[in-house]
Amino acid sequence: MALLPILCFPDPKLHKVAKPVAAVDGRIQTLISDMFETMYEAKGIGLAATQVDVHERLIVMDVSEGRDTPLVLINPKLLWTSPETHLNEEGCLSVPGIYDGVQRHDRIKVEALDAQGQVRLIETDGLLAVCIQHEMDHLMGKVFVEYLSPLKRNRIKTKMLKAQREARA
Ligand code: K1U
Ligand code: ZN
Repeated sequence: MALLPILCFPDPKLHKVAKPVAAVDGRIQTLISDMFETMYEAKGIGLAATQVDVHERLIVMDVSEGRDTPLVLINPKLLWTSPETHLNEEGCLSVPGIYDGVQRHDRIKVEALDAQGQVRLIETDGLLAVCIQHEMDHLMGKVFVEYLSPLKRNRIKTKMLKAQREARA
């Protein structure tokens, strides 16, 4: 197991579009373990492979209170979204310390492979639905701050660059 470095906004690598996972093999199983270790250590509820600079369609999540319900989505496809949407407060491990509202579908249906390469159909709502939509955006190279106004986004960009400069000094 290994802790992986998480890319921070505005790193341009966060905007790469991920390719499908070709085979659920040992390399992917190791990446899944490392991503869970990284996500739990960072106290996140989700992590997309894009955030650890691997541009393949893989997400790990755990939205449970006990942090004991890991969920893996490989090559996820959004099959259905509810017409109803809600504004949800979101955070992102790639934009530390920033939280803001994003409009998301209330309910979704997703098809994906699990860690064993089996096809799974997931129908969900609440925090898991929000988290899946947030993580699937990462796989498309989209960071949640892109839903905010240009003014807010630029302020966040300036704040992140300053924090990164100070961390290097
Ligand atoms: O993708 C990520 O960077 C992980 C992100 C997932 C996420 C959180 C909240 C809404 C949608 C997606 C995080 O885990 S941020 C940190 C966190 O644990 C958290 C923040 C706000 C609400 C709930 C959890
Ligand atoms: Zn994120």
